[in-house]
Amino acid sequence: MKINPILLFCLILLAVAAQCSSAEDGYELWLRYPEASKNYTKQLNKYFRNLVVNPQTNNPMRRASIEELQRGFAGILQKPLPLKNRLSRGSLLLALSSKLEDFALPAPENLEQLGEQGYLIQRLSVKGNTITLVTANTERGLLYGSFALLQQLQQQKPLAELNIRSVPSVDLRVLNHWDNLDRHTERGYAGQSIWDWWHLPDIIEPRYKDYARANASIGINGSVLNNVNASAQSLTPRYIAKAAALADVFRPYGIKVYLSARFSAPIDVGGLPNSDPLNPAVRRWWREKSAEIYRAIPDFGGFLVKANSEGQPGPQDYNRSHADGANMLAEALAPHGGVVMWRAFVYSEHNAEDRAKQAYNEFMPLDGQFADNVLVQVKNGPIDFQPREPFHPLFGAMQKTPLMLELQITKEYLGFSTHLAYLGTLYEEVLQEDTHGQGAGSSVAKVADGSLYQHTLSGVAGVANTGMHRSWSGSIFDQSNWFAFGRMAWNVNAKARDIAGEWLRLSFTPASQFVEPARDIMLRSREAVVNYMTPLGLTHLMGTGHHYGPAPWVAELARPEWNPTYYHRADKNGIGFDRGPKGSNAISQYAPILAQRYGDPNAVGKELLLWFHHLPYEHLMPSGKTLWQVLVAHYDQGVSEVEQFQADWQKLRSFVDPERFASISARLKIQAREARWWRDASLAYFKAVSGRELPKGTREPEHSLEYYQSLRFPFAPGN
Ligand code: BDP
Repeated sequence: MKINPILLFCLILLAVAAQCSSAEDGYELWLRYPEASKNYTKQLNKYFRNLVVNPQTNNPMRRASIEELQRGFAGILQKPLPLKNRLSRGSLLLALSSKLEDFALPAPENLEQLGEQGYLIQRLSVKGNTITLVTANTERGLLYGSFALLQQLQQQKPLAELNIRSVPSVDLRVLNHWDNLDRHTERGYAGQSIWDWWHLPDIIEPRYKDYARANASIGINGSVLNNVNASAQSLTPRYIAKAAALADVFRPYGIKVYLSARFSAPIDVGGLPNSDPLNPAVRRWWREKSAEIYRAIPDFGGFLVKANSEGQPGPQDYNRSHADGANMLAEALAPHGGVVMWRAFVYSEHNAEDRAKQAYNEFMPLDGQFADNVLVQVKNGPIDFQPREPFHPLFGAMQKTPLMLELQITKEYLGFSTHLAYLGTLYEEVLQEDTHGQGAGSSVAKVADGSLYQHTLSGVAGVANTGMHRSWSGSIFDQSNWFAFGRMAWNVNAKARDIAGEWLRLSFTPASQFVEPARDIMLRSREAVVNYMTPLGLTHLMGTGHHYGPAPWVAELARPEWNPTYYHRADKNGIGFDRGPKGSNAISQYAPILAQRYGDPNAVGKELLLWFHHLPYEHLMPSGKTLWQVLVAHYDQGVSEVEQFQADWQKLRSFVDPERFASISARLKIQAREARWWRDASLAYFKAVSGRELPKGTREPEHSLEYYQSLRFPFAPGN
């Protein structure tokens, strides 16, 4: 059969096009390196003609930097850069600061300020040749600088002005994976765990390296591999070998491996009769276990511990304190340079005290008792990663202990991976909150970076949202939360707005006709979720166990603080949790100036009104409307925002590949439906419990309260 060559050519073109378009499934994250526009390519060709690497070394981190640069240029410029030994016009020089004199380069100022992790990117003129310099004091700095340069080029930033000096504000920038050894991820909405524990250490999936690249590109330098609700199996030789294999993959990307340690491991896998932290045999077991881990993983980071919290074992089982427990592990890790990240997420059903107060009460008296290599890891708010909470009162109050801020990237309480909710704004809100710990200007950011009380250890942790879904995060927009976490851990004063713009340019296109409206959606998205789920400071109204959907009516669970009714306290007369002096007095855990503000319903602001106050529905709001009217209006506002996002997104079709456009559109459709569900079910309930009618002109809930109460979701993910 004769084939028409033109037809054949067209067929090949079609096949290639099909392949290209199906490639956009989100797997590449913000590291897509698409070909630059014609104009920009012209400039790039002038500015980047070759790559000079000084010295040529076999260092694995250096190899990773070069490989990434070449991968980037192969995409953006459609060709890797030729490697040269000597500088010439258009050289890209990647060199340690100590080697700059080999090129007779004037040393840029204040290089020592780059420290161990910072980098500098500069345009320089050398003997009439203009070159681009990426320099740092360490290989790690060069790696971060290489990624940063590529991010500039991907965003098509003006080249002539290239001048970036960046140093992280926090030392430990760590992902917490709540991943179990059977690959179920607690609160994971992106499929199975990315760690194939069963086949490790023999099978090394390509995903492991891509994971490391993604993290290094945003400065994340640590990964806790297993769930805080830990299995002691992770500490057995078999599993240590598996963790070591992952550590080997991550090392060239500057990522240390950590493990969650189950406090009862000496009993569970060590054959000891107890795990009392003051028992010498137990202490010896942990010392030997640590030494064993360091033999397999010489740069092991340390342990993360959830103790005496939600049924986990801990030192209090032996009437010892959290400090006793943490210090025992600290002693075992200290000779190897490891740290303990001891979580303050504790509350007890046997304690009648307001749950929001319990962690503070438990940990404040221990301030000053923790060993030097212990950080106490504190969630951003006093309850549990809700759409909105006030900042945790331990921030600013606990002075002698470095506090590690724990944020949640996975959206356990903000619509799983289906709802579009950009968390950059939540992170920024928390970090910029003023604790008044040392008077005005004592932001949570200053606690996190250690500067408020001059701690040398500092850290930020993020509960990861990764899984086997091709997009890693279960949806394209959820990738932005991983990205924002990395950016804010690197710079605790970064702006959510800037980060959103950067993520959009890297993940889609630098075109401002796309970036501006898409960013607008992102910046409004978290508030929309707050409004249709838990407006005005309401909290924890989600379905039992799985946390999917509304269930404000649940009142019979064994533990009082697991019931939504515990939090909203709505009845015929009013709604909200009184945390003032006549109530739980949780406000007393904040600095006096804040206690005063939070304690006054007219000063606290509507965002946290019902968090701190129980008020009659007739309470007059500053607008002159009643609390009831405003509550209903916020639910409506949340729903209409999401409908607006849907409409706005449709206008952006021409900027986005069909696959990602469709996948985002489909999720927005679900979100709009679920926002209406949240609003309708919540209002049906609050109507019934208050005996009130909805304000005139307000849409009635679509179904009866009984209908919403009858819904069951036995297979909701992440539970
Ligand atoms: C809650 C989660 C639970 C976690 C716990 C924790 O529902 O799955 O184990 O936090 O942080 O948000 O330990």
